[in-house]
Amino acid sequence: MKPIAILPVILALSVSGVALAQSGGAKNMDMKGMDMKPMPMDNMSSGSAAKAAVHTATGVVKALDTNKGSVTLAHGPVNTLNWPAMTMTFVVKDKKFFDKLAVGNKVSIDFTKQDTAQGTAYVVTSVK
Ligand SMILES: [Cu+2]
Repeated sequence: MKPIAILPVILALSVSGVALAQSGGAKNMDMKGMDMKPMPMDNMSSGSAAKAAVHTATGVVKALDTNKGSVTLAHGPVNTLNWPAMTMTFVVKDKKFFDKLAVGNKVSIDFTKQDTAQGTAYVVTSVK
């Protein structure tokens, strides 16, 4: 008699166990679906960061825009980018660099190519 009496309990447990496993499985699938969306963005940002090479330019500061965050530099050739000497504007995201930048100063800057909301920009990462 005893083994037969236990059987309905085992059945009930196994049924509820299946139900839990199914709801758990559905939750996992939902979470995977939600995880998928941010992943490509993460890959893109880390990918572009990994690709961003640092270039160095030496030149004379021609203009500054501390509000906009930019410096115009008459710089010499940049071999890593096959650039000739030119005058151009770089983005200065970190305002601390303006401490070292003044019109007429000869400086050496490190910069990277970055994708911004305004398009591709050359962003100063170091000033010497
Ligand atoms: Cu240039």
